[in-house]
Amino acid sequence: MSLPSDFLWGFATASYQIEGAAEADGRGPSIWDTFCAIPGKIADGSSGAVACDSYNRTKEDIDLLKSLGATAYRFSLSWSRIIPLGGRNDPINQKGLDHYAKFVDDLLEAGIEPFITLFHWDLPDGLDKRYGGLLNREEFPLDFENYARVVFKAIPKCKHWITFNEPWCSSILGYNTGFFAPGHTSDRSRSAVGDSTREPWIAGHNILVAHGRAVKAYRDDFKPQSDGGEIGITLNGDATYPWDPEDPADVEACDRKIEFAISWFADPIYFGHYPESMLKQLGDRLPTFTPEEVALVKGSNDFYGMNHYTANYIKHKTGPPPEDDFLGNLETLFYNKAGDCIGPETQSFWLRPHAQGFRDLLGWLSKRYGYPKLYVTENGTSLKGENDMPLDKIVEDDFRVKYFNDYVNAMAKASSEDGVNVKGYLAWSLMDNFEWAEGYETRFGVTYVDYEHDQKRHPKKSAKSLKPLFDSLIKKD
Ligand code: PNW
Repeated sequence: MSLPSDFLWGFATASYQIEGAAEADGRGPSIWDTFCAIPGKIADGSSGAVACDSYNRTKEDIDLLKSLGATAYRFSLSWSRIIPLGGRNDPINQKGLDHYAKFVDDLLEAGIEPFITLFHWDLPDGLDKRYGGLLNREEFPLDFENYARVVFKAIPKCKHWITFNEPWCSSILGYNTGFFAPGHTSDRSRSAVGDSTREPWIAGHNILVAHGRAVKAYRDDFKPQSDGGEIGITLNGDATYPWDPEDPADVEACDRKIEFAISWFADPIYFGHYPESMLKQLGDRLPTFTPEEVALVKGSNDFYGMNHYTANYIKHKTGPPPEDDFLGNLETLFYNKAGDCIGPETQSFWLRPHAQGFRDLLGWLSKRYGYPKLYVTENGTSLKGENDMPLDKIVEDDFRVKYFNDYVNAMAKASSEDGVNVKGYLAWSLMDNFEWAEGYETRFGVTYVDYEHDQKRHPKKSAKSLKPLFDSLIKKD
């Protein structure tokens, strides 16, 4: 069991979750600043205004990465730091751009490969207000392409680009359940605006086209001079197992669940059309690709970015699904018919460790999409009750050490035994940070951040567990 000799590993973060400094150097507001200000949207009433203060601690963060032995670091750019109002005719904020260019220089100087995510959910609020943000099929892809071109030009040394992080979350959590910014939903007790039956599918479609435009821009005008630069999208999805393995309808629902989560985006990118199962259930609520859009989207991944955390048992539902269903007419469960539990509880209601699922899903994706080059761009866990423990207990995070050990070993098996072409792994997350609607109560970091004492960082046991693990698995040549 092993990983290839050129395998990169390290940690991942996202701008709104760690940077803070919300008003520094001319940054404009994002939809998350606006969303957090609405009472009741964030569990602890917090926001990313200060977070881990990473905007002001780039040296400290790079020193931390170096001390843990990381060879790669995935972070995202705050679009509204670079173009405060967001649009293609709006002014560029040079200070914001310079900040990221310098950060990349400093990472490379430290021997760490940067992986830049262009969009990790923090859309400039100006674009949401101006034309409805992700819902605007004409304007949004053009503004995204312009933003992408601005950063490709300013940061030529970065060789690994991710256009969008988890478009499923932006679309479903942002426009169906309303749990995430901008909080649209049909539930009028929670939002004055939104149509859960249509908007998520429109947002997802426009993200795909915007991704395609940015990739075309990169390939036409930047990749040729980049000495091996590459670009792709990051998709999230869970592993699935039938609630009743004897029931063909449950077995079929397992694939359908992955299709509604992952293939929604990956099928258009690899095949040029939406999955049959989604067309069947959603009909004309799923937008139709124009030939021009197909040309942009089909074939637009240099690599597949995979975010993965958990697994579920799947039970099919009978009868027609409600119009706002986004799962594919099925239930996701933690117990199967025989009473087996998928995995132990964590602090996140949706997350239960089940490492075999990682290997199985790596295999499923590889088979469906022709064994693409793949980076695991996020994988990690929260820990039940961690926030309420004393610091000396928190840093002994054996549960997280075991999670990484089990998952990384499952990935190494997929690599050496199942033909999966995985070339990198970024653990979520380098440090505890703003966990979106859950605020700061849920911690995913391998480093504890003491929000009460000047955001001081304390590496946990898991932080130091990855280097020996990867050293033992990566082939030496
Ligand atoms: C990912 N779900 O989000 C994000 O990319 C990170 O920013 C986030 O901090 C991390 O996972 C941990 O949550 C997800 O409800 C959020 O299934 C929610 C879900 C999945 C992923």
